Amino acid sequence: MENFKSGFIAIVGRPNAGKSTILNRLVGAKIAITTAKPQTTRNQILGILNGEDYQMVFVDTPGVHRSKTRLGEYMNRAAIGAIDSVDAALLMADATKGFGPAEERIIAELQAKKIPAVLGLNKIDRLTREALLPQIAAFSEKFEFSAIVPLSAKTGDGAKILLEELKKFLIPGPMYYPEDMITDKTEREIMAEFIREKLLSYLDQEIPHGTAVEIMEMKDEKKICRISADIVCEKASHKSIIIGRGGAMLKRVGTAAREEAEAFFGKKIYLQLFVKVKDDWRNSNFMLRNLGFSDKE
Ligand SMILES: Nc1nc2c(ncn2[C@@H]2O[C@H](COP(=O)(O)OP(=O)(O)OP(=O)(O)O)[C@@H](O)[C@H]2O)c(=O)[nH]1
Ligand SMILES: [Mg+2]
Repeated sequence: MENFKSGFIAIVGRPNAGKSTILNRLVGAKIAITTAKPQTTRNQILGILNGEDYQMVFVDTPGVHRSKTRLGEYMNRAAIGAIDSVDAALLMADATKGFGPAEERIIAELQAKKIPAVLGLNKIDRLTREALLPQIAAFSEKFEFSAIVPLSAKTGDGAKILLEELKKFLIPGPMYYPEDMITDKTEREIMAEFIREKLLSYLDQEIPHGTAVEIMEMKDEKKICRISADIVCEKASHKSIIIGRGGAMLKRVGTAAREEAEAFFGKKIYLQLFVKVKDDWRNSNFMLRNLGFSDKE
């Protein structure tokens, strides 16, 4: 098509800033899980938005944080590394928190790679106007953003303005992905993430951060899809908490994940969950590779 434009835009920021929430809103589907806990996203996730005469490819990334495990290091690389391969970036910042070390590190990277960026000052639904203005001033001192857009990824306030600003980054180019594709994640990967979202939502503190989900079987039958998944955790004591008294916790996780998946896939689902212990898997290269956390060479 003549005048067709496209581009890759990385969504970066500290954990919990609202990166995945804005990705879902921009794409118009829940392709990335979101929770109140930091470090929800562990891997890059592509989200594709098709307009009449453009295609915008977003790269959602893990929050940039101080890592204590090999998994954490991998996540930081996935976030900072995304900046290498895009045309522009959307820096999502939590306006209730302000500027910090994560933002500083990201901005240094944007500067080094000469990547233009829009700042999304998020969560304005929790802020007064008076509190917002000094934030805008503080951020604009640190980097020459193409635009600063106060918004609420949660309510959608400001999202249209953000999209208009992001469109300015697009350049004449091809349609990189087919029109009906909204993400690069497979159904198995999306399903595993739905389960992990519920673990993060219902379990406390370090336990869910030490879990991973592996889909062992996903079989599409006429009326139903049969899925069985392993929940990997780090300790026997964690396993019993994940299962819960009389299996109550596992049931709660399973029911919520199943409902989420049925809405997404538009199909009845039969879901079976198993809990396995793998000592310190977050520091095991072998386990990380097995679970799909490996750097592409
Ligand atoms: N009040 C309010 N909450 C928001 C807004 N945007 C996101 N949140 C909440 O903030 C939390 C984190 O959102 P996510 O989208 O998972 O954040 P993230 O940046 O992807 O986090 P990581 O994947 O951990 O790096 C969730 O509980 C969201 O519901 C917003 O505009 N307003
Ligand atoms: Mg996220």
